[in-house]
Amino acid sequence: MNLEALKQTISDLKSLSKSQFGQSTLQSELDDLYRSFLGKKGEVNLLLKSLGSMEPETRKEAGKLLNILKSDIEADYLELTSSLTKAANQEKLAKEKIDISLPGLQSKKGSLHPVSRTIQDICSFFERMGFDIEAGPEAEIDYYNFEALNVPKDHPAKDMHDTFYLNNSGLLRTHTSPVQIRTMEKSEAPHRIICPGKVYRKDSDLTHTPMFHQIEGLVVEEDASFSQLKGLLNDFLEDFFGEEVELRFRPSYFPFTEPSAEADIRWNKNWLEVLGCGMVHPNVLEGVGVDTNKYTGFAFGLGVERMAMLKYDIPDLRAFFENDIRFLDQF
Ligand code: 2U9
Repeated sequence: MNLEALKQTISDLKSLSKSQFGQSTLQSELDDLYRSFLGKKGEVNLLLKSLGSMEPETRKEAGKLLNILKSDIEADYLELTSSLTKAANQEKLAKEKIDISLPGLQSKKGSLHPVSRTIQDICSFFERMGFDIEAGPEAEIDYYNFEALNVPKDHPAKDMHDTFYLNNSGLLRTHTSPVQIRTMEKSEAPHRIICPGKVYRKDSDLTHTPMFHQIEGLVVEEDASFSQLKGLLNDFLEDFFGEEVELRFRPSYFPFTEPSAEADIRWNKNWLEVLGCGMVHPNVLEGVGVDTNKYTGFAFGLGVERMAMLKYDIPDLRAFFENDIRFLDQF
């Protein structure tokens, strides 16, 4: 091929590629065209191969022209590729446009479980009264749950029917009292502590669940007295219910307190039992090395679910354990 003929071929190829590139609307079409012009077996490469048979004079010029053609086609390809990508992106963006005037999706907010809230309320009162909050293990041994609390070896609470026993001499605590024993063992009197936590009893009916929450308080001081106990509980109950309460003590019996009492409040003309209490039995104090010539103690215990039911007027204990969002939402 002579130079003139080559120039013609180049010019034809140039307009052919321009028109073919111009007509393609898909990236795959552009890629196919690119290969047909600039690929290994493409038109331009075939022409480059034919250079060998040309006169040396014209070969140089022809090579230059072919390289210009090559970069022209390449530039067209790149330009069209980029505008196709742009158009595709714009189309995608238009489809994905967010309508900010639509109402948002609302997810349900969590709130404190009424049992947690009641524990917080009660502990907050006793913290203001100078009590420290203490916690301890839920899996206990007989000594801390019964023996150190002056519970006789044959007491019915120790029965297999009342207490959950674990594999080797372990048990699930039936009250939070072991926490007070452990606290008195590890630190010196005086003590003012409040112990919230889960406790376990083999009990399951409309008004009992095998796990429930308790809060127990203990004061060991030089002149802790029964009247101080009654005054403190009166203040606590008024803080908790947010109104004046009428409080009555009834004699009762617990192995770990002497004297013992159950406290009732007047509730719509009826007397309603809310907690138990008493002066800590000297056997209990001596067992943990408290000098009973110097110190006396009082203690009290209450069931959290029961207190929450009274305060929030919840009729059914089971509501606490069902995790129904419609129930929980109300607190
Ligand atoms: C120590 C000494 C004494 C804790 C006490 C009660 C009375 C009591 C019940 C209330 C309802 C348990 O949840 S309930 O079933 N508790 O009546 N608890 S005195 O006395 C103690 C605790 C620890 C060292």
